[in-house]
Amino acid sequence: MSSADALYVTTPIYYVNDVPHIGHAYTTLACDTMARFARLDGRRVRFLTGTDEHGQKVEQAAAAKGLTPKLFTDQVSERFRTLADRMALTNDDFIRTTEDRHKRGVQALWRELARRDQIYLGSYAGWYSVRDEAFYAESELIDGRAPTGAPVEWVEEPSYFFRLSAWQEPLLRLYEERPDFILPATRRNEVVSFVRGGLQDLSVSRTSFRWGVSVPDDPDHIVYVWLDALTNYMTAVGYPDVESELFRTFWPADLHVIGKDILRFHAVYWPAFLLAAGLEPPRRIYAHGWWTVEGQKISKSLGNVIDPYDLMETYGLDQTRYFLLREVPFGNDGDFSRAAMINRMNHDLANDYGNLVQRVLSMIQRNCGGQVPAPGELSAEDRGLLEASGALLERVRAEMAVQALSRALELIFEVIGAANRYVDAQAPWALRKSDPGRMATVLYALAETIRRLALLTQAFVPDGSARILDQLAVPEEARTLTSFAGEGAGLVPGTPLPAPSGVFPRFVEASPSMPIETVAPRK
Ligand code: ME8
Repeated sequence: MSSADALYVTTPIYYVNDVPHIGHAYTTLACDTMARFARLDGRRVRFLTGTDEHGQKVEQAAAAKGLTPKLFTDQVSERFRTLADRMALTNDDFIRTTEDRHKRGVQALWRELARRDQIYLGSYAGWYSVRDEAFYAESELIDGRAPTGAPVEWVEEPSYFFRLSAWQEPLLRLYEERPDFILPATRRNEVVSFVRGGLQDLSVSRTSFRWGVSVPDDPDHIVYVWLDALTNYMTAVGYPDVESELFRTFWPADLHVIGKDILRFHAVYWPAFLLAAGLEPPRRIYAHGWWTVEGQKISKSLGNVIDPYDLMETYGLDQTRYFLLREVPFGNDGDFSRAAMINRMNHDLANDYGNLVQRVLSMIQRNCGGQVPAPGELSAEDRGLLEASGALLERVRAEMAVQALSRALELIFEVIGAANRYVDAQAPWALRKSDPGRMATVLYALAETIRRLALLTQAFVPDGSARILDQLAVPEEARTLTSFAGEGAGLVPGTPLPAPSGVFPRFVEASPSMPIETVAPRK
């Protein structure tokens, strides 16, 4: 049983048949934010990402490039790893399914399932989609294709089967007893009705290609790539060594974050494999929504694949993080457009948050001798603002506990809005001559509010938040959420502050494209 204060959060491991795009970056950024928040909140965190390197799809992609699967996977996996570095992700580990530690774990799980009579040899005759790496029943096909639109091929070969049909009732019980096992609730309902419809035994080995983990004692068979891939979540914390410190601290995983495309594998097959092997299933599967770009499906053939490097280059890392996490409620589908991106970063980050910080810190610099001002007696308005910012931690924590990332940001930005309105209403610049004591109180309430806001935004926009905390001279050790409130928390009047500098710049188009109607027709 994993420890109570631990958080083990995972991304899907990405196929290396393709280069990383905004969809992959999204899942990983969301997990990074959850991991950062939990670390700041004093929890022991393990955040895992990695690459899924076996299977027919990858084998075919390597062949198309004229490379061996090994060389090909080494190259593409490296791109995912470099992206993780470039995005300053805080993953504690990066697993590749071609590593020995993983292959050993997959074979151990297989042996355990076989020992418990959960696997038997038969033969498979049916439809298979290489793109989805999934088997489909005839009744699921739509116009001769998989329900996902992927092409299917007829496969007939000897195969081992997992007794999935025996796990229908235990799975339904699991969903019943743990209503938050699958989030959001709409996804849970989909899974429940799928499982209620009955489960067929699942083909878990293939003989028609070689790129994968061999079945123990029967090397003609390669372990089905999903059984192989899902096991990464355990092999990365030491499985089969279930007595290891890492495994005992972090298994069962608290949270597998995935896109809705791979829900069935995670919410049906994975817990069934684990229950069948006598292991604990994860605590939660969170399936987020699907991104399109300017209203269209992301696809190489449409040429609209957004490269996360370009986004970060053009708009900045914090800005990319903020847009993706704020634009759509986590769980819903979203659309990426340049206009929406620029609007979010300019409106929320530059105008609301950045401007608040800039106004307040420059007034303090100019009018309070560059030191944290000393507050006098608090008015009802001052208390109102401080109470609103003080209440944020609990409220944000509650949203984070259910992965409501955009809702958490919304709450934070409500207080940013309230603080901007408070500045306008209190007009501290007008108090400079008439009532400097009152001005100091107002600026103190604002600076303290900004400190709390920046502590909370660290998980979402880490660079900008760190710069705000630098400008408030908050020491490194006081940047956790345990320093949010209580004894000794809060800005200390008289602390010297460095000269302020802008935090979230506005995005200005380098060469604004001319609106079509203003382009003069050619003569
Ligand atoms: O499925 N919108 O890997 P994969 C949102 N290897 N998220 C998207 C997205 C989009 N348009 N496109 C991709 C696999 N994603 C398996 C997983 S896990 C044991 C094995 C994200 O490379 C989203 O998280 O096809 C989705 O589930 C994942 O990338 C699929 O990545």
